[in-house]
Amino acid sequence: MASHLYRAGAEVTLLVRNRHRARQRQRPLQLHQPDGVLHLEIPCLASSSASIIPALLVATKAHQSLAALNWVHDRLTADAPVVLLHNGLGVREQIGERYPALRLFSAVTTEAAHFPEANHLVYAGRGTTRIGHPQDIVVPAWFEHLAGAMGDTRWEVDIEQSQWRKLVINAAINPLTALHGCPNGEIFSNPRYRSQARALAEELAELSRARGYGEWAGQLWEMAVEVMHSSADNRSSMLQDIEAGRPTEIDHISGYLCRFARQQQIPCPHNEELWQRIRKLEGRQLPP
Ligand code: KPL
Repeated sequence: MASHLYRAGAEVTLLVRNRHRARQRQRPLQLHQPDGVLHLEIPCLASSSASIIPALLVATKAHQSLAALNWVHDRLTADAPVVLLHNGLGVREQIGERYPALRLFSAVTTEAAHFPEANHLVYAGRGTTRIGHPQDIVVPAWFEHLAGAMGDTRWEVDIEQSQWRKLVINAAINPLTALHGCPNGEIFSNPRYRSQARALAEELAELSRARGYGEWAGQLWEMAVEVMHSSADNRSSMLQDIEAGRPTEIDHISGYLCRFARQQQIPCPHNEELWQRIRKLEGRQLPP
């Protein structure tokens, strides 16, 4: 996102956790694209060194977003839009409770990129970014500037539905890839993994109906299969987290869905089991 904005001439600064990280990012970023490598000198600062922040895009893992805001919220201008970009759900509520005055927006993206090594960013696939606000349907003025500068970016009137749709796709793929240590495509090509995913998708469709998305809930399995095929060689973000010994987003994906299912009194044993198994893999206690 920063590279899109930087190349469009916007004044953009990357804020990272600490000075050590900021020093690692002092060299120009090498952006690998199908038509060559670009060297981008995007300024990078430790969050503690940031001055006034007129707009903020929080592009962290779901479980890190609140901490990221804790570091910088005192430098945000009064009307600064804060856009949250992460997998899963529940983060907006968590941050809104802590900082009720913040102007929080949510985003989902199908843009794909990965860092094979420090400072080398591979732009693996162009996608669409959708930004919206759960209550405000009027497009804010700042969005017009951003949209033109950030690749294919659209205002989404029902951002919660877009987030939910991504949530259930992630719930059908990511935990199984993490558990079996396989790329996304194998969840379809391996018959045992496929039948697990299918059972999961049935529960996810039931939950989607309960959430009010009956219109497409019946196609959830086909939607998940399409993503398994289109990202067949990808190692999901959850698998990468497990392999690197990092915490995963499981509490905001399967965990969020299981909490919703309990409220609705809908049984979802397959999701519950995966939630617990991934937490075990992370070496954490089972959730209550
Ligand atoms: O969003 C993804 C992720 O890995 O988090 C998918 C769509 C499963 C692609 O790998």
